[in-house]
Amino acid sequence: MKLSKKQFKQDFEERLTSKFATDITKAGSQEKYAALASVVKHYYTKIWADDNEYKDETGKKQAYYFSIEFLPGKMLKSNLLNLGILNTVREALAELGINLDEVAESEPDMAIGNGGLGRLASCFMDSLASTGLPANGNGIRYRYGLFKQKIIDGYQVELPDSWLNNGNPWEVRRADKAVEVRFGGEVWLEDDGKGNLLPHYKNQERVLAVPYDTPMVGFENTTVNNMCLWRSEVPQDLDPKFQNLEYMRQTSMLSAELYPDDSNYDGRLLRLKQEYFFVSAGLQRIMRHYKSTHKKDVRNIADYIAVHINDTHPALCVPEFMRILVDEYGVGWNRAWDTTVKVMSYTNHTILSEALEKWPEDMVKHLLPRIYQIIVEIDRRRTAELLPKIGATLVHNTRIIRDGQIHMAHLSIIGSHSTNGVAKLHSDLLKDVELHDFYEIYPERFNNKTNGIADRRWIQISNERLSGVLDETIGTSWRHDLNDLVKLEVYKDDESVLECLQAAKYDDKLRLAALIKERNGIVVNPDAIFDVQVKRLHAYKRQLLNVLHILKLYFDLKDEPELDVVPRVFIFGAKAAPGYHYAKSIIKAINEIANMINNDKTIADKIKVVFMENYNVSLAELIIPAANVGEQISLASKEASGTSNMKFMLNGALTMGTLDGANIEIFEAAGEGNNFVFGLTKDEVYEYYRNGNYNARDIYEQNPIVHRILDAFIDGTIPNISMEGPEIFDSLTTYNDEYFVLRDFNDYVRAQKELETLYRDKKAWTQASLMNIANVGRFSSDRTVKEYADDIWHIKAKK
Ligand code: Z2T
Repeated sequence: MKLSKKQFKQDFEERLTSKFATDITKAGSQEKYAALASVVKHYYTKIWADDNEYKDETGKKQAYYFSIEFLPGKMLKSNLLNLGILNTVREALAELGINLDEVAESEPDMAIGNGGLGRLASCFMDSLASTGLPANGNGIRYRYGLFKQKIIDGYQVELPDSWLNNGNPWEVRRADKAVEVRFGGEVWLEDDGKGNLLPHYKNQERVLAVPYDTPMVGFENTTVNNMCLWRSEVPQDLDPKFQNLEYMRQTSMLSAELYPDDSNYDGRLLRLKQEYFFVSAGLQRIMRHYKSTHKKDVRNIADYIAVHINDTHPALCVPEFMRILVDEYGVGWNRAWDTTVKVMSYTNHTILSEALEKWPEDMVKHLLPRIYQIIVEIDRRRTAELLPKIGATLVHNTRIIRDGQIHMAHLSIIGSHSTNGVAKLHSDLLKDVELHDFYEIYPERFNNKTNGIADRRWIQISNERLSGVLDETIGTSWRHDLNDLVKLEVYKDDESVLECLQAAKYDDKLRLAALIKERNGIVVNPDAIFDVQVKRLHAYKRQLLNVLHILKLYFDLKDEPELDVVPRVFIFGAKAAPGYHYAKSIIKAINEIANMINNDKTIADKIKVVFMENYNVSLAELIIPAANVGEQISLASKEASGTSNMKFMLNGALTMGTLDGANIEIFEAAGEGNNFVFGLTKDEVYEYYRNGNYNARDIYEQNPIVHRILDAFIDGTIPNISMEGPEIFDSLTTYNDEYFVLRDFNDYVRAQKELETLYRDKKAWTQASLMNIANVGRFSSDRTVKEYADDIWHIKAKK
C-alpha cells in the first residue's frame, strides 16, 4: 500500500489520543504499541474486505487448514512488512523519537502451539496469503497459550501464558457467526416417512462456538486470508437447568488451555472434546458460508472447498462432514462418502508411536454418539467391500476400529484422498514401513511435501543486517522469490562479499551476546563459534548427545589447559512438556553443567554453555541469525522433517546433523562439504531393531572417554544432580540407550573436530555459509504451499 510518513504520523498521533487520551510525550510503550497496531489494522481492513468480496464473487475453490495449533509469534512487523510500509513506519516513528523495535517488544507472542507443527501452520498461513492462494486457517482460541518457562535453581518452572490480558488488536470477534457444538446425550434413528432414517437426540450438552478472525495479510499483494479461531461459551438461550456457574466453567474449559505436549498424545477426554469442538464449528461455518454465498448444490461442494487435516487432531472432520452431508443435507451415503474423500486431505507429522492418537471406543461413543455410529458404519462398509478384494489380514491391519480403539491415523487415511509426509525420508518411511499396509491398498494417495519456512519472517524481519548485505550483492528480487538467492553463488570467491557476510554475522552475534549478558549474566566472546541447539526437549532429538560432547571438550581442557581449541559458546533453548520427567532432568543437567563450566577459571573461557529460558518464536528470531552452527542431531528416522534446520541454513549457519528428516535435503541442496554429517543411517537404525543387537553398556565399558563422561553424572563431578544424574546414566546403560546416543558419539566427535578445523579457515567457512544461503530457496514455505495447492487442494492463486 502507499503511505507517506506524514500521513502515518498524523494517523498514529490521532489514534494515540483517541484511544488513550494521551500524546507521544506521555504514552507508555504498551499504549504506543496498541495505537500502532490499531492504525495498521485500519490500513488493511479495506484490503481484507475487498478480498473477501472478490472471493465470494468469483466463488473460487478455497482450502481450509484445520490445525489444533498455530504459532505465529508477534504479528506487528510481519503485517508492516507485508503491507509494504515497514520502512516508512520505522522512519516516521524515528522522527517522532520512537524506536519501532522497542514498541514491537510490547506485543506478546501469540503462542497457541507447541513447536514444529504449530509453527509450520503459521508459516503456511503467511505463505498462502503471500502467494495469493485462497486458503484459511481453522483452530482454537486458547485463553492460555504454551506455558512460559522460568529456570529456577536449574529446574524448569512453568508459568501461565496469559497472552490476552491487554487485548488482541488483530482479532475480530464475529458473534453473528457463532455456531453450536453438541456433545453427549442419546441418539436414535427414526424413519421420516419417506424412507430416510434421521437421528433424534436427547439430553445433549450444547456449547456455543464463537469465531475470532485474524487476517493473514499477503506480502505486497491484495490477498488477505483468514485464520479463524474458536472460543467456547455458554449458549445464551440455554434452558434453565444449564444456566449455572458450573456449566459455564465446564464450557469455557474447552478453549481455556493448549495441551503442552509436543509429539506426544494425551488421551484425556477434554482433549477429545477440543478436537471435536473446532472441527464441528469450522465445518459448520464453511457449510453456512457455502450455502449463503452462492446457493450452490451441496453435492458439488468438493469443487469449492478443500479441508486439510493437520496431523490427526482434526481427524473427526471425516465423520463430522459425513454427518452434516447425510443428516443435515440428506445426501445419500455413497455420494456423501465420495465427496468427503475428495474434500479431505491429511498430513502425518511423526512416526513416534507415543504420538499416535487412539481413542477408546467407549469414550467416543459417550461423548459423540452420532459420530461414533458414523465411524462404525464407515468401518463396516469398508470392511465388507474390501474383504473379498484384499483379504482378511490387510483389512484387519487397516481397520479404523480395532481392539476397542479408534485409530485416528487410519480414519484420516481412509477418509481422504491424500496422505503426505513432511520430508522425503519421512514420506518414504510412511510408504515402506509405518503405513505400508495402507500404501498397498491406496498407493495413489501417498505423497511427499517437504516442509518449508516463511522466509519473510525468518530473514527479512529477523535478520535485517544480512538482508541488507544480500540486497547490496544481488539486488532485492530474493525478497519476492527466495530461489533468487542462487545469484549469490557467483560471489563465492569475492573477498569483499565474504567480508560483508562475516561482518553481518558478527553484528548479529554482538546483539545476541548482549542479550545473553542481560538475561543470563554470562559474558560470551563474539569471536567464538556460536553453536546452537534450539527446539523442544525430547529424548529423540538428543540434546544429551550435544551435552556429552561438551563434557568431552571440557575434560580435554581440564587434562590439558593449553590445548589449542577454537572458543565455543554452546547455546540451548528448549521447553520440556510439564509431565515429561526425563526431559526436565536433561534441562537440570544442562544448567548444572553450564554452571560448572562457566565458573571454572582453569579453562579460561574457552567454552561457555548458555541455556536461554523460555525459547519461543521471538527468541528464535534473535538467536538463529547469530548462529554459526545449528545442531540437528536427532536419531535418523525419528525427526519427521525439522524446520529450524531450514532457518539456520537461511541465516548462514552450517548444519551439524544426522541423515534425518529434511537435513538430508539440506545437505544435498547446499552441496558436498558445506555442512557436517555424522551418525547412523535410518537403514542402520532399522537393522539394529531387526536384530535387537544394540548393547549400550558395552560402549560404556569399552570406551574410556564415554566411561569418564557418563561417570561424571553419578560421581559428583557435575554438582547438584543427585536425582537427575543417575536417571540419565541409567537411561544410557541399564535401559540400553533408546536413541543410540552412545553409538553415535564417536562419529559426532569426529564431525565436531572437522567443524572446528573448518572454522579456523575463515574464508572457507564463510564460503560454505554462502553456499547454504544461496541454495536455501527450495525451503521457502511458498514452494511448499504451492505444491499443496497444485497436487492436493487444487486451488488457484489470485493473479
Ligand atoms: C510436532 O511439532 C511435530 C510432530 C508431531 O506429531 C506433533 C508436534 Cl506438536 C504428532 C513436528 C515434528 O516433530 C517435526 O519433525 C516437523 O518438522 C514438524 O512437526 C512440522 O512438520
